[in-house]
Amino acid sequence: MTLINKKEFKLEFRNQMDFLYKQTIEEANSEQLLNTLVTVLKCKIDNIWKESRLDKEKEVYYFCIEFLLGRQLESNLLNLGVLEDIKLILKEMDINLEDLVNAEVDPALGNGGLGRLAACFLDSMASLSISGHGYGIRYEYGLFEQKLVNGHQVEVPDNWLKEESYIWETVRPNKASIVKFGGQVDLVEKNGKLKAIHKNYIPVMAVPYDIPIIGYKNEYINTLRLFKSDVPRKDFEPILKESKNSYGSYHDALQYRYYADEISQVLYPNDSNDAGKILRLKQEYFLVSAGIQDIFRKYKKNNRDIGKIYEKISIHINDTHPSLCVPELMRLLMDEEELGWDEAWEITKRVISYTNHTIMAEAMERWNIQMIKELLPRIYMIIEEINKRYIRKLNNKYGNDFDKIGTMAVISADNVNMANLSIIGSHSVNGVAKLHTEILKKEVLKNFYEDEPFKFNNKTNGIAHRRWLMLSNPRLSKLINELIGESWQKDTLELKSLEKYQDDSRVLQELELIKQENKRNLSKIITQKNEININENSIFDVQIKRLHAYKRQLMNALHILHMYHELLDNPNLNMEPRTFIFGAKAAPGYYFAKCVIKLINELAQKINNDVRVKDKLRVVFLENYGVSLAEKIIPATNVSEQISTTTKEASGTSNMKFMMNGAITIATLDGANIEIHDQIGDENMVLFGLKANQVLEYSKFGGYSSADLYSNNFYIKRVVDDLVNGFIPNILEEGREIYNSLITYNDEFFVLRDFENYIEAQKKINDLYMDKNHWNKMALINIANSGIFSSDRTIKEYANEIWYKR
Ligand code: H2P
Repeated sequence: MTLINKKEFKLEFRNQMDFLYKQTIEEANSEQLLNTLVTVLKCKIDNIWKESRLDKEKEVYYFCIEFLLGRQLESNLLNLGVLEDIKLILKEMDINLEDLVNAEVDPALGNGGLGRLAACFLDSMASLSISGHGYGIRYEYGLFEQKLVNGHQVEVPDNWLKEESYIWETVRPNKASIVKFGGQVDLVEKNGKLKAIHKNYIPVMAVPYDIPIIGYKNEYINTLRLFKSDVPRKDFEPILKESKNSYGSYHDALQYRYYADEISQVLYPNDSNDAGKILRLKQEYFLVSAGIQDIFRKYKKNNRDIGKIYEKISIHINDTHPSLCVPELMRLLMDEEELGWDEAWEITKRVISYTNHTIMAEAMERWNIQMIKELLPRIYMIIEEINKRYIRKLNNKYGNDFDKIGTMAVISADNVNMANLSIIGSHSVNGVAKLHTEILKKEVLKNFYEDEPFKFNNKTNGIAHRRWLMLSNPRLSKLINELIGESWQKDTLELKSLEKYQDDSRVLQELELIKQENKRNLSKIITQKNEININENSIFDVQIKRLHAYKRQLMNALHILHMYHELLDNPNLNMEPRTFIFGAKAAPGYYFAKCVIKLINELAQKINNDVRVKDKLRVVFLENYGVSLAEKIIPATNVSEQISTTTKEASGTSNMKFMMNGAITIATLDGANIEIHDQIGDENMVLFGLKANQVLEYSKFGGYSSADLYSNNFYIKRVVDDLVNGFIPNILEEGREIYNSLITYNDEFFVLRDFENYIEAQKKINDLYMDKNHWNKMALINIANSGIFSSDRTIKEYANEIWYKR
């Protein structure tokens, strides 16, 4: 790409710096240098971006409530193919690119795997020259910033837009649209047809902010369009004829402003009360309505026949948050485009597809009908009609099987079931790993699967190898280039040819050195953040993910406690030194998860201050886990903890990132761990724990008693008692809460049931690590077989089997 001409670039950089800050480069700080660089780059890519906007192909619109992008500078330079050039040119100007990279904000517009997956998918769509764009919300405040105070999680607002704007975004005020809330709907007859007239609604303006999503060395740029809510501008007045128009008083005007602003204020408002619930519902409709109106506007610019929209547009509902796409698309087709119900319904199903990301009941959204009726009266009418027609169809097919029909209905027990709405209104429903999809088909969505088996398919998740290997582990990436050439960067399946080096001791040695250097870098970060020295030669054993009972950080913590006891009992225990590293945020209202954070931190305090185990055991909890931190942790990891209760983790994606960076996985046969196992077999990972069928049987037929296990097993009793006997200081309440969950409430996530097996698996890890050469060989085999987990593979499958199918 001839994007960068050195002389020109330097001149542009200086001019831009002068224009923006009236300063010289020498006087500027890192933020100013960064902003200048990004402004120069944005000018340079503008033409390609415009080009990619003129779409001839079918376009995919990926709706998601979260996008966890990570920092963009390095990734964009890599994808533009100018990373090394820019590094050198900046160096000549006495600027260190790394300082600029670190000065960039890491927008936390997501929670965990869901949002990060969406970001990886955007990267892959652009890199595969697929016209696919993201639609999301431009939250003023992202997920909270986590502080640890005396071992407790404290949430601080994430004020990521300190500077008012985000360096990569471009605001597009002339593309704004109006989203309508509240009011009443009258059905009036017009030309023999009923027409819906929405009156007295509260109009909110959705203003798009565009972020370029740059493909890898293919001169292709897609868009992530995030909407910010605002009060409508004057020029919308003509179309606001029917809106509530009494904002005359100062007080009213202020309230109205608050009403509008609040919508894009914060990611996941606390929904433990009605006000919070209504706000979330508002956010969901805001995203959906702004997005689909935008799609219609663009489509109608180049196409006349709205009845053929399915030929040019695919709308993807990522998890249930954007489920209102179904009735909103119906609304626009019927109320604005004047199509009849049947035609609109056929189009809707052809356009929309849906991904389910979890079987956890708490994440299956249900909205109270009264709430929807009041906030979205027209949408509610449409949902009611969808439900009525669907129930009629089910009655014809299944007679009066009310149990079955009840589980499939869109409206039941005063709630709208968003997953059901998404399934009924789309042509494709997919899970995110093989086991997850099977559980959807055979258990959770069984009735739907039996009714319309052709809709269901699996799309195992993937990760953007550009960010998670090429950028975050440049030395490993370079070694791979030297060994097998560079073509793996475009086709990761080629990594397989690394296998020929599995017995090459020089290569294995090199692999170990790279890991060692990455560990050294991470150690520095840990020392800086946690004021603790780490043994760089210890095994780095890592669990980084959202804190949740099913992910079982607790089991990891109990095992550390077990190891600690073993070491105290036998100071000469033959074990490799280990450093356990955690990173996790707990949802603010999730008390149990917060108790586990406190437990891990207190355990860390106790162990790290005990000189008796100083050389053998260390525990680190890294504050405010997010994408940037993950990029430093993953390349430095020896052991990847993927220890969820089998059946509960839909896929997992950190498991793939670790594998690609040569960590060895200790895992239950859950989610995508199964597919990792399919690639590398028992010899190259360590499995333990209940199998899916055992967990499902326990859940259905009972038969598990954690109290019995506790009474009869010395090791289990020892660690569980420690939660409440003062052995670990300062966890009086938290220890009791955890103890109760394990014993009084019979250990819902089978922590104790899997515990002994986990201890054995951990011993095996220890023994394997003692043979360094063998360990390195396993690491190499992991890397060589990780190619299938590139999100490029996943996106090709979505494109071929879901989006481009009509
Ligand atoms: C969720 C699932 C993961 C899955 C991810 C992406 C909701 O992410 O639980 O198993 O890999 O979506 O499909 P998370 O738990 O990290 O928030």
